[in-house]
Amino acid sequence: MEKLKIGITCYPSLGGSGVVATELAKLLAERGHEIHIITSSRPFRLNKHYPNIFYHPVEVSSYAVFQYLPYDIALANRMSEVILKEKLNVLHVHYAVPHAVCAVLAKDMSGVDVGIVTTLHGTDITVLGHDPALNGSIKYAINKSSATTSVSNALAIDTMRLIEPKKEIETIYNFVDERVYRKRSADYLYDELGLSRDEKLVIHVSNFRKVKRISDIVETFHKIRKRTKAKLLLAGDGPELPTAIEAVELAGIQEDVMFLGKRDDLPELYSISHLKLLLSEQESFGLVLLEAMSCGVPCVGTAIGGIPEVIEHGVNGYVAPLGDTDTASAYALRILEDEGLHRRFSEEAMRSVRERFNSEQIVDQYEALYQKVAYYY
Ligand code: GMT
Repeated sequence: MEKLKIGITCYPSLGGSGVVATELAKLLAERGHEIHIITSSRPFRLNKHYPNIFYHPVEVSSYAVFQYLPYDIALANRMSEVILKEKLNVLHVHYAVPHAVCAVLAKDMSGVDVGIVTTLHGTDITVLGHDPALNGSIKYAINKSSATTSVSNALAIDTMRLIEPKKEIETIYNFVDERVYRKRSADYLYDELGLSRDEKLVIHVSNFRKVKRISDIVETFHKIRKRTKAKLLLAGDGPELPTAIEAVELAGIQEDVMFLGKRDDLPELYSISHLKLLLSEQESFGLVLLEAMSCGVPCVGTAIGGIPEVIEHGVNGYVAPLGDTDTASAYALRILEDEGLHRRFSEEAMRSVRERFNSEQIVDQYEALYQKVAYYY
C-alpha cells in the first residue's frame, strides 16, 4: 500500500482512547507511514523517540479577556497548519469532542480536501451525546467526517439512536500490542507485594470513576473471599478511590485488598492474576479487558455496552447483569475453583485476542479506510 502522511489527535494523558490512538500511531509508523501527532502534550505512551512519528504541540495563550481558554480554536489552527505544511493525506481524530469538530474546522481553514476519520470511543456519545449543548456539534462533525468508526457494535448502535447521523458507522475494534501484553514470568511480585501462592488473585484496573462502580467490585470480591482464600489487587487511581477505601473498611477486608495505585507493570500484574473484574455501568469496549485477556486472564464483566463483544460468555469468561454481585461472584468462583475451566478460559482469552482483536488485522482495517478517504496532492 502507498505510504501516507497521517495526522492523529487524541487526549494525550487520559484513558483508553489516547492509548489506542498512540498504539495505532506506533504500528502505522512501523509500516512506514509518516505520523503527525497533534495534541496538547506528548501522549504518555509516546515516551521515547519513534522513527516516522512527529509531534506537534498545541499551545494556547492566556489573555485577560478570555473567561475560558480557546483550546479548540488553537487545536483547529494547529491542525490546519500541519495539514498544509506536512501535506497530510488523512487526519484521524479520536473522541468526537472537541477533536472531530476541530478537524472539520481545520479542513475548512486549510482549503485542502484532507480525509477526516473520526473514531468514537464511548462517553463522547453515551454521555456527551445527551448534552443539548454538544450533541448538535457531534452530529455535524460525524456528518462532515469522511468516515466514522466506533470501537464496538454497541457504541455504533447507540450513536445511530442518539445522534441520528446521515453517515454509516463502521465498527473497528480496539487492540493491544501483543508483544507487550503477553503472559510472562513475574514471580518476583509475590515477594514484592507480600502475596502467597496459595491464594487466588483477583484484579481490577481502572481510572476509579463513578461508571466503574468500585463498590460492586469490592462487594463481589467480599463474596468471593467468604468462599476462598483470595486477594483483590486494585490498580489505578481516580475520584472514587476514597469510596473504595471506605467500602473495604466497611466490609472489614483490609487485609485482603491491596491498593496499588497507577502501575507501569500491568503485564506482570496480569501474569500473576487469576481473574479480572470489570463491573462498570457504562463501557463501550473495555480496553483493560483485552489487556488482561492477552495475558491469559479470564474476565467477569457486566453485560452492558461493548463488554459482551469482548468477553464471550461461557467461552473465555462470563458477563453478569449490572449491579448483580451475587451472580458476578458466583461466576468468579466457578472460574477460580475449577482449575480445568480456568485453564480453558485462559487459553480461549488469549486465542480471542489473537483471532478477533489481532492488532495486525485491525491496523489493516484502518489502512483500508485511510486508503478510501485519503486526499492526494
Ligand atoms: O470516556 C471514558 O471513559 C474515557 C474513554 C477513554 O478515552 O479512555 O474510554 C472509552 O474509550 C476506551 C477506548 O476505546 C474504551 O475501552 C472504554 O470502554 C470507553 N469508556 C466508556 O465507554 C465508559
